[in-house]
Amino acid sequence: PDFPGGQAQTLERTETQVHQPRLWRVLLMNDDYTPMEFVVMVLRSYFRKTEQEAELIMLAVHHKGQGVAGVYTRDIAETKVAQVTAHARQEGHPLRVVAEPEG
Ligand code: TYC
Repeated sequence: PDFPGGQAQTLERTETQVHQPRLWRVLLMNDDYTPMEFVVMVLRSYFRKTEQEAELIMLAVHHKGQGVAGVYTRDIAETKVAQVTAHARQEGHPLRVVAEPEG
């Protein structure tokens, strides 16, 4: 023992590999029924876009079929998908939101 009645102490050092977490894109999909104003509201409220950014993204989705609302770690991306989908359904809109891994 190192001291009376004590246990010998072992100090161990382990090297730990750290990695950047994989990022996930949250995509908005176009449809024929969800109002443009609802999509703009979603982009502002859930994805912290300005009115101008939200309008541009919404119109890009409207014309191209889909677009990136935001990029997050997996948990945050999945939470955004669940929250926005629930909100849209509650309002009776068919808006589809999905998360996909980046890279
Ligand atoms: N196409 C819809 C309309 O004309 C608007 C819209 C935009 C819907 C983006 C969904 O992700 C979407 N009302």
